Amino acid sequence: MNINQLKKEVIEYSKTIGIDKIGFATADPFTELKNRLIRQQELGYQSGFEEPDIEKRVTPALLLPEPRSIISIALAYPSKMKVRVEGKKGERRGFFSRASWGLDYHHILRDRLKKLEEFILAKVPDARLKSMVDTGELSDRAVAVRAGIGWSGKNCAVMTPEYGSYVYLGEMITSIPFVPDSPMEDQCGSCTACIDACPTGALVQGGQINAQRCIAFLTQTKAVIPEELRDKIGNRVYGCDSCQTSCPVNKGKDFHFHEEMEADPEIAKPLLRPLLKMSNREFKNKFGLVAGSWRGKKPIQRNAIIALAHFKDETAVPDLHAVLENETSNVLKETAAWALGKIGSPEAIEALEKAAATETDFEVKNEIEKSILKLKN
Ligand code: B12
Ligand code: SF4
Ligand code: SF4
Repeated sequence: MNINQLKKEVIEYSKTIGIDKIGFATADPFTELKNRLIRQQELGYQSGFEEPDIEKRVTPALLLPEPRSIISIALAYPSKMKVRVEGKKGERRGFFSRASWGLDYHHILRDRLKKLEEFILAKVPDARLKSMVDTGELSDRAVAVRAGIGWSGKNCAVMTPEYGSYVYLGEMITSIPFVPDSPMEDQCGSCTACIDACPTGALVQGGQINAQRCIAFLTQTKAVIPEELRDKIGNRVYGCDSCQTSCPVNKGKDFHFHEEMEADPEIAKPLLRPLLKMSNREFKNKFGLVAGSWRGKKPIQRNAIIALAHFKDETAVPDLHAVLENETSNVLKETAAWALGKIGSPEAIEALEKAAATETDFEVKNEIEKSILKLKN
């Protein structure tokens, strides 16, 4: 088999199955990334969602014996919704970030990689292949940068000239010695728009994130969100796009190549109050297929409470009171107590006082009393 011919055929085939960009990289160890990962770990800047074994993250040979190349793929996703929400005045909505619009991208990219694997195996039956998307050991971005898919932006994202940073990434380690493509020149120049736009200062410098301060991370945690960061979350119920929407390279980039990626506005911009009353089954039925539901219902409900506080939505006071009265999760109760304090209406104070009289958990009671005290001073 002529490897150059095979590479051409793989590229041609990829275009027919909905892969928007493809690149080829060596399977050499990622030595620069290794130092980077160690440094991030030392600084406490990691999210904890990454594969914990750094050696595995940077050594493709630990994942597939005798690897000879890595194929990187990118699929462009929309940045604007085709259908607008039909909102009534006063109804408050949350916002799922763009990476959670439509069907969970893991399914879509795995489907494309599976098709690509089948194509390659039909041509090279003894090829060894291993594909991954997001949850695999490798850094999808580091692979994409090496394969010339895009450059590494100061917002940390892989920036493609064609689609901006609105691309999902995945890769396939192979035993085939494909000729690698060349990495791309950094095109950020002196721009710092993403760093300036980040609400929490999570981008500590160009290309370096403190994930612990990143809203995309915070919205996916299960614990109480640190108070100083709650105010910065706004109405984001999952993820954050500010370092992408602020980027001049992304201006006007809005691609609708994949039907499955189209957002249902009632899911991507859900009404906040109904979220608080949702049963597990209702949550699964409505949100189960989007990427943003992977941590379950409670983190989204906690974020919805924060969003209601952001809007100072007085109509939500009975719902927040109900959380304090009936909820089993102390995370939700503490957040609701804080939210009532933010809303601060006479009904909110009344709800807090009622809850203070009956609450037995120390942390929740403390949060209720803190809110009452703030309102009375
Ligand atoms: C953990 C994780 C997170 C964490 C941490 C993010 C981070 N920046 O590290 C949190 C929860 C915060 C997060 C958020 C988001 N994520 Co995320 N996440 C991941 C995951 C699982 C691992 C990332 C990782 O290892 N980070 C560690 C850092 C150190 O490495 P890296 O960013 O992968 O690689 C770069 C750096 O190492 C850098 N680098 C290497 N050496 C050096 C040296 C110097 C000096 C410098 C400056 C840089 C540098 O170059 C590499 C290439 O850019 C990947 C999937 C995967 N398996 O890779 C998705 C992934 C990175 N996430 C993705 C997305 C879409 C997002 C969000 C946009 C989602 C959202 N809208 O909320 C945000 C963006 C936040 C941001 N600005 O990065 C996409 C990125 C697509 C793209 N175009 O870049 C990925 C690739 C998932 C996918 N398969 O599509 N994510
Ligand atoms: S995703 Fe949001 S919080 Fe995280 S680095 Fe980007 S702008 Fe900052
Ligand atoms: S906003 Fe500017 S610095 Fe940040 S990624 Fe985009 S071009 Fe680069």
